[in-house]
Amino acid sequence: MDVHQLFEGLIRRERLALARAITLVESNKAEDRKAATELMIGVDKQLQSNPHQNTGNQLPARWTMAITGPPGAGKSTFIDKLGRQLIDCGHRVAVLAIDPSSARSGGSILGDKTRMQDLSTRDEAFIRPSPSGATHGGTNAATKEAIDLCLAAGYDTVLVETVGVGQNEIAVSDLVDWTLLLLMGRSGDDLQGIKRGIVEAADMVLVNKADGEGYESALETQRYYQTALSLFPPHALPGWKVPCLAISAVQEVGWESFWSAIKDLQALPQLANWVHHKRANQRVFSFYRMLNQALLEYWSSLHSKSTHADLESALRSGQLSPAQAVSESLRAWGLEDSREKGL
Ligand SMILES: Nc1nc2c(ncn2[C@@H]2O[C@H](COP(=O)(O)OP(=O)(O)OP(=O)(O)O)[C@@H](O)[C@H]2O)c(=O)[nH]1
Ligand SMILES: [Mg+2]
Repeated sequence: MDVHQLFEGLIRRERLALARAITLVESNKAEDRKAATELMIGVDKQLQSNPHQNTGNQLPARWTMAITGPPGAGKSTFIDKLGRQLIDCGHRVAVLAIDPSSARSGGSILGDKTRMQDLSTRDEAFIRPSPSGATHGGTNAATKEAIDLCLAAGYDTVLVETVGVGQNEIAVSDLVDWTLLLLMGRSGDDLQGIKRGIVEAADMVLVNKADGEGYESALETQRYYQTALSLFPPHALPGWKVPCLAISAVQEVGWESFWSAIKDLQALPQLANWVHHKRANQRVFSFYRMLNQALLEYWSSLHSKSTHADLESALRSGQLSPAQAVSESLRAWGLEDSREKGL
């Protein structure tokens, strides 16, 4: 793998280079991991030295947004329409669709591509379906890297589609500038089991399918979430009140309110500052996440598979406590377990 060549292709905005680079960062093979690290160091340097960040009351020139929501809410349909409108305004749009079902069925990747029919034919768009892999939901371990690769390849807007309701996922809102929660009208008494944490992580809530027979129930759901949101603590961006709007992705209803909310956002004097701090904190978060992963990989590389199996079975049977297992691992590395000092 010639990393230098791949990097050059990426910043020349070659689609194939971007696709190959994402495959590389998603790979678990040891030799790919090395190349991926080298590539990402170059990409980060490039993004840092060329931040293209507007100041003042505009969205930053690079904008990353997660579209989360329950299965079937219309995320892909919404992204198709939003992406097209952004392209018509001169943006280049990348879509990362993290697909929880593809790992299981291998099926719905095709579904996503067909639901983004408009966008997939545009030169200014790049659509990448990725399996969510072992993380059961929101994101995969390489999502942040994939976002940065898209930015380096000249896509100024990156949209990440995810169900965002997995249990062990890396919260997608920790990886992007902005999180949009897309819901649909209530069906019966069930409010889609949306957990409070998911709503709290949203910077904007849209209730989709406000059309035809679903119109009334979409408005009812909108009212419900408007009330719920009004009880939440204030948003971290001064002056921002999380809006909850009813929309129809298919019939293009409610889009004026959506764009007017974006305009309100752009007008907030603290926006650039807030985004700057959020990104700075995300870099620290990324470091800890990668360190965690690297340490785990190092630990795994020290022992054979059968040693892992023995250890796991000792944990399962209660013979070994998790804390004991960690202490022993640290001792095996020649590290004192700092937690023992306090005993
Ligand atoms: N009536 C109506 N149907 C919609 C709307 N948006 C999407 N749909 C339909 O809802 C179904 C699911 O849409 P998708 O865009 O695939 O939803 P999704 O949230 O991406 O679904 P997953 O990726 O499978 O979680 C499709 O049959 C769409 O045609 C809308 O605004 N109104
Ligand atoms: Mg979808």
